[in-house]
Amino acid sequence: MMRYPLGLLCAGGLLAATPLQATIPYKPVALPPGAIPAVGPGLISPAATFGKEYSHDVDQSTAGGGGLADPQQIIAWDGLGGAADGLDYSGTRPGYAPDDQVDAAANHNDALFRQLRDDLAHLVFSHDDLISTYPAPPGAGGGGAFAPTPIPSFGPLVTSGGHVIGGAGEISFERAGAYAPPATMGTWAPQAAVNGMPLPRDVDALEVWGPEPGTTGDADKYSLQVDFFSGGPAGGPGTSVWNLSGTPYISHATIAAAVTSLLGPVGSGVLPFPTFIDGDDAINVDALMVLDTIGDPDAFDRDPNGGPGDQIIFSIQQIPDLTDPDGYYATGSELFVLDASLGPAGTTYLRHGGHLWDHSFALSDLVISPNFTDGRYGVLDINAIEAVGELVVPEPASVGLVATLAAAAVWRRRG
Ligand SMILES: [Ca+2]
Ligand SMILES: [Ca+2]
Ligand SMILES: [Ca+2]
Repeated sequence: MMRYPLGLLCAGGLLAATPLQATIPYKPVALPPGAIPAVGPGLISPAATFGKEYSHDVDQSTAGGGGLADPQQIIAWDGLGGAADGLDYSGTRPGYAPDDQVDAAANHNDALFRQLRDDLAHLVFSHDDLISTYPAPPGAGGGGAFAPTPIPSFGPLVTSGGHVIGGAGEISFERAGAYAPPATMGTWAPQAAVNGMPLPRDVDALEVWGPEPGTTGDADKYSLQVDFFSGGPAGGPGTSVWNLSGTPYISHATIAAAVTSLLGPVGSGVLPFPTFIDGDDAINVDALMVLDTIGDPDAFDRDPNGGPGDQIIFSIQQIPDLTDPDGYYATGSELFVLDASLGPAGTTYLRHGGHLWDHSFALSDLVISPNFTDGRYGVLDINAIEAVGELVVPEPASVGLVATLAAAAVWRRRG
């Protein structure tokens, strides 16, 4: 999030650079011909993962030395510290022109989506640099009022589950449950690997497995901050996921129905920043993966034959609630799976790393150590998600090879 005292910006490293800072040139990821990602117990490095893009909070450009505000600008990153401007959604929506902030991004056919859903691919994620915290754990003698608390941009950070992960400007991982003990986490991409100059304060959207160079850009689905206001004549009263083509993909009403189907009515929960919003309007998508295989890739379709439909995995922004026994309507670290064929009522929590990414897991495992919050109690808020495997392999050239590798590899169709 964006509001910080100056001293905290310095502590987070943003102003640590000299005035002569310059963006490190983007170096394309070298690949075997037709490379595709494959899963396995190992964890591929960021530098070997192709087609990487991120969004900063607030949105930034790499031009002019980097770090300048540029709403709706996506940044391609090479994993060695180099970066360059990629997609810019500004001006792409005929029905909703305002230059809001991008807070989630995905491709319509995210590679390794199925493998992540099936706990075979590793989850990579980032979390927000601003959460709502309480003076004490709610329910243990009264939590008092919530207040915004900044979270460090760089790790190592320690959470209640004993996990040691990266900061808000970094990308962390959780290994696939197929290959590792439950909830095995760590840091995947430190700040200097995401962008060496200036170091990112808050990575708030992530997309990988696009074309090289990453500046080509394939994050053709995205969300804006905040969904409820992200509408207009063509966008309706609120849009949670937009198409690069400029049309709405998933409405805010659909997302609100999906979230409340699992967490119940929002009740007294509120979105305290960037603008105070209550009720269902507070529900704001801030992390996204998409698997659109049915019909028009710009329409969230159910399968006309009764099978699984288009699907998304998403997270929402944290919603504190003073009246909730645990202090949060949503911690923001719940990960939801929505299938268009099942509709919002069929929404489930993602099962990954051998556990559900539900409210209980966030409360048990993702309370940030009070050492990082001046002694206050708070839960981290996931704000970017993606999937990686063990390595990349050449695209299979024959049907036989396709069959051999089908269980371990996936390729992304483009359309
Ligand atoms: Ca982040
Ligand atoms: Ca959003
Ligand atoms: Ca579709």
